[in-house]
Amino acid sequence: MSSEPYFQGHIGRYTSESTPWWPEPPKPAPGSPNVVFIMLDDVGFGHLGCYGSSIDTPAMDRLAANGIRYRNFHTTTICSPSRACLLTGRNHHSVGMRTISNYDTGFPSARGAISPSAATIAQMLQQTGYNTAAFGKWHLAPMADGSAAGPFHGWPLGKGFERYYGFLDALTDQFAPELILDNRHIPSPSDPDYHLSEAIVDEAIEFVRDQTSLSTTPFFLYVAFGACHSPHQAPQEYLDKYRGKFDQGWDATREAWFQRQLELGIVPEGTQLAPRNNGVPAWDDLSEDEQRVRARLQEAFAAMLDHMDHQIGRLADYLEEVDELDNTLFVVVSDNGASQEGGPLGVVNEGRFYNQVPASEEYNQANIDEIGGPRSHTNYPWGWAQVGNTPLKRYKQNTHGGGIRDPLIIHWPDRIKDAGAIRPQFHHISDIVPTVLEVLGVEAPEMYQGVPQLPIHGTSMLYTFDSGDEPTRKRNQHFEMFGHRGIWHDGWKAVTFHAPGGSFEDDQWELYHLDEDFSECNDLAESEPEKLKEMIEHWWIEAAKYDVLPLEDGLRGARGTPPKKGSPQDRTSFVYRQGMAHTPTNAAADVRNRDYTITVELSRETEADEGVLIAHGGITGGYSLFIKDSRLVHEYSYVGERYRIVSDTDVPIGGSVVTFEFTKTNELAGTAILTMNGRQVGSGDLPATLGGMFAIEGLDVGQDLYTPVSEDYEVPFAFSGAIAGVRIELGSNQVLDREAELRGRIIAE
Ligand SMILES: [Ca+2]
Repeated sequence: MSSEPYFQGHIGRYTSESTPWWPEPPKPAPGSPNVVFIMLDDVGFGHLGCYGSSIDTPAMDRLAANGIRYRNFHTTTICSPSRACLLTGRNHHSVGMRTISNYDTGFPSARGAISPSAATIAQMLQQTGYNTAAFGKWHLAPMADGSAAGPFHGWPLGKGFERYYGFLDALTDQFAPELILDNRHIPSPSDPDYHLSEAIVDEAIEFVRDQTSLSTTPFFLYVAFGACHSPHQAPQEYLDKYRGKFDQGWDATREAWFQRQLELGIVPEGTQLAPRNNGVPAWDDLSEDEQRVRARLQEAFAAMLDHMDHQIGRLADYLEEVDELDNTLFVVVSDNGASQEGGPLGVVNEGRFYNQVPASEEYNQANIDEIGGPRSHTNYPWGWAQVGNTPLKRYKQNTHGGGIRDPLIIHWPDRIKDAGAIRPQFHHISDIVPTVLEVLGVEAPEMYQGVPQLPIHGTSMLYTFDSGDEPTRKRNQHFEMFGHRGIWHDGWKAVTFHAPGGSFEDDQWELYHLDEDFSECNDLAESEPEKLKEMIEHWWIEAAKYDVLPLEDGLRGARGTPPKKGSPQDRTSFVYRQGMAHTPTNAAADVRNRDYTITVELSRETEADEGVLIAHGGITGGYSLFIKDSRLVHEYSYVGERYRIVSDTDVPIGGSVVTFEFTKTNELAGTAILTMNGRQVGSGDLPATLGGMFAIEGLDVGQDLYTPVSEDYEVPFAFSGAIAGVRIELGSNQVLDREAELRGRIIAE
């Protein structure tokens, strides 16, 4: 059998009796545009200037002015699911992304990975001859697969992207991100002016430069910013620019943005401003100190958004410079509404939130000057999140408007002539892929790499490029997250908020005529009971059709979920080597709430040999075992509260074996000893340890990358001696309240 069964020449005994033949490489249809997706993170419906905000977003406003923008565009309520819809054109439960890629609850709807039965748009376009690249946030591979040992099929290069620079998980530090280049973990650059948003666009521009210089085929470029997810971090000049700009508070700001939305027509005439969400106090009821810290938290968000917008402008300018902008289908979208994950007070160290340690007013006040800078991981409070979702109710995670109605800008001057128009048609993030396919005249494959493919669920929006008058071609769209549910059908929407841990039967459904009631202010559940019943039944039908069942409360679904089989967290014994790649938390030795021992075999040639032996985490929390001034030090940072144990003798010159032994004495608490060559050299209590998602940053051996666990050193503080191995033995007495862990992640996501 030939390696080319499709060979169309002729093969005889000699070339003189044979006819050669060359296959045609796949080629997009003449005139096919480049395709660029820009994914914003946690940017709400009202956050962009062209959607009513007072935050400067001139680059995106310009794209909107020369393109079209949508006021009835919807997403899922959180990160990974929206990304899965955007890249596959299918509904998120159907492709395995019920919630975020950190969790697999044991059902096909929740593997935390995009199913092979749903090829991505990158894979589809690659087959038609497009070159592809992704830069920025991924969050679509199971994080247990995130170590340098893979497996890699869920990483960007395994999903149709030929180049990648970015980060795999959520909420990485923007000044010192946990970077991936293609399939490798790499350290953050040491450039003191580094910011991830800039680096992502530098990479994207480099890709465009290479493509336009070296290739004649169009390209597909996916740029997913870490901005404006927490941590809200921006260069100082941007922080300075917004100083004092929100002193008027969230109520006045929301009112002003709403008025501007009415003037712009981005919300229909007659729209009401939703009341303040539960738990949001009136701004005037806050003390001056409380207002001060909260205003700063919003300034950090605004600075980060403005700074990201500038980067989008650089990319658009570069496309213009190389004469590709007009022939690029340029799509700007956010993944969900503004985030409630800063809680009612806002957080300056978000590690507290992910470990169910309440934010404290004193902590926030004491650290006010760090907000937005490299020594903070902040998120704004609910009051500001609702401003971002003006004029809507609730937030990210919820299926009310504030969670799922989002900005969408489409810019393509060669095709779209209605510059600056606002489109009213209802659409969903799964509709982008079918739009691209229709634009390019490409059919989604029925088989991909031997796997039968799910049909595309979305509805093409191409007709909206020409017409704002044609009614939407969308028929239905269901929503579900952590038990919150919603369904849109023919201009109506039924929606319910699910209290975590509560019975689904107790959930109260609301009914809105969305076409007349943009902000879901007039609940018709009581006056239209038949309509509501019909909509709820409709939800169950769609839920069954699109793999939403079994309906899972996010918390109950995760209870008892075991570590992924064969994954690093399925092990209790590790030997890590010096020079090993950085390992994300979900793929590192899991020391939470159990006995454990760390044994390091090392050697020092001189007194000067010092540095980190092993460290897991960064400024928001974690542990580090290091040698400094010849002493062995173990520091445990419980969301910034530090427990230190220092040896009473020097680590000897020459070879030695040192250990850190933790004995659990109570839930999430214990005592620890340090030993050196079998002799105890220090001891202490760890009265509180991390039991939630542990550290945001992962684990390093022989150094502490990205941000430091301890304030005693600057990263990476690499050990200058030799480490033969770091052995970690984990006890069998781990009790994990995975419910609490997921609660942390739910809040995180
Ligand atoms: Ca670190």
